[in-house]
Amino acid sequence: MFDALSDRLDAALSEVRSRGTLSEDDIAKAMRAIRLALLEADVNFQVVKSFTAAVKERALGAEVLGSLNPAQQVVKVVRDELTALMGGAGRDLAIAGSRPTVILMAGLQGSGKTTACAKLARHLRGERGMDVALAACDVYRPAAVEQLVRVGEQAGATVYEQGTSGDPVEIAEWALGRARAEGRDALIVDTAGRLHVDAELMDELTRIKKRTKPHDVLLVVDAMTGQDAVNVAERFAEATDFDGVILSKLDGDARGGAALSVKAVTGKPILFASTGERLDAFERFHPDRMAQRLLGMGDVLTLVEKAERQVDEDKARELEHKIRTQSFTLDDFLEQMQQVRGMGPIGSLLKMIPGLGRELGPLDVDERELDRVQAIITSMTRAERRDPSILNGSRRRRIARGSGTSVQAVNQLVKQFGQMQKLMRSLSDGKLPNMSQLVGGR
Ligand SMILES: Nc1nc2c(ncn2[C@@H]2O[C@H](COP(=O)(O)OP(=O)(O)O)[C@@H](O)[C@H]2O)c(=O)[nH]1
Ligand SMILES: [Mg+2]
Repeated sequence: MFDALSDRLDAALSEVRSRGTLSEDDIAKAMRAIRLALLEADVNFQVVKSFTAAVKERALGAEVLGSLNPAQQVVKVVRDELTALMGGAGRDLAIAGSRPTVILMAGLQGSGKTTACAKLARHLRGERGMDVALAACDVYRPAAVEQLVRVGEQAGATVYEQGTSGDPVEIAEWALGRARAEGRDALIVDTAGRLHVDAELMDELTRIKKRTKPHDVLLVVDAMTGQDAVNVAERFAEATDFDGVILSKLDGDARGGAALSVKAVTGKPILFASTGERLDAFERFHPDRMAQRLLGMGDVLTLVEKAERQVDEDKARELEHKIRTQSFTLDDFLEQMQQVRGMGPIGSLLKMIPGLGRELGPLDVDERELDRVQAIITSMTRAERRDPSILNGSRRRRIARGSGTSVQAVNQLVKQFGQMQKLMRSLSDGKLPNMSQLVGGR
């Protein structure tokens, strides 16, 4: 899926990738190529515009990541932004605490609702061992009920149907009653579609919603229809509330890129991707994995991930080594503190050091206190920082004056540091937790 777009993006970035350094011009050129690739894939124009603006801004001010060269940084930025565009962390179904979980399927005629009902049933059964029932509420076409019965059977789901004579709202309510009575884990309600979003369709959907109180209303959107898919989703969003999107027919590709704008335009997450007529052609939609696949550059992206981890691990290992060898000095203390401050407001510097936070309890070092600590340490000579034991009375008075603090404050810091070293010593006697896990927690 998305082969064409993937190829174009790959081409757009391949030039950038082969460079060691990048000028502003190089980045602008790559951005133009990315923009074209997205537009060609039918991604919504506004979405493309803000996407490329975001990428460009971040690429120009690229955060330097250890072992990545500027070109690789750009790839990383594109990946991150693509992930965000498609929904970031992704979202799962809202599985109810009490049975049954009710899922309502909505969408235009031919979008793939009935197929998606069976696919989802199969998925829930296989992945979660759920006992799933389907409700046949598309009563307008005789073939629709038969179709649901057929695919439902294939999926190992029970199908509740009353042929084509009943009222869809009544059938939905009746099916829910049965699902409850029979203790089913989930009920998926198949509904009728229209060729266009119209008032009648919305009204019926709203009434079924009211009666069955679904935990998730999923809109099935045909990715093959390009921009129309997004327009449909937008109009559904205006007319009725839904919770998430199933993208169908992603195997059709070509203009499938439109689907990438669904989240940006409607604000609704894509939960599943349907990629063929067979029931097993169905998967959870993971924005991060999709971005990866779209960029089709596993090698570089793996490198990006490794570099991200490496930075944290390097620091953690160094700190760990210092603690083990008891060579943690006031300079390291200062560096740690600055690093932690760079990460934003914090409660306590010492909590950074595994084991210490717990042993010392809440310290609540506030930002002002950190300023003071920093002033004191930077007022020390190098020798003093390395070995605070040489700090006699006159040195302490000098430091207090130099840092604009008091002798008490200097004393307190020296004492705290001494306690910290003592703790570190005991920690390094085998009680030291794995620092890379704690510091590099990604
Ligand atoms: N290629 C492809 N065809 C699909 C997919 N999902 C559904 N279809 C086909 O699209 C047509 C309409 O699907 P259906 O589930 O009946 O749509 P409904 O009218 O919304 O219920 C059927 O021929 C399905 O086999 C998909 O992911 N890929
Ligand atoms: Mg149908």
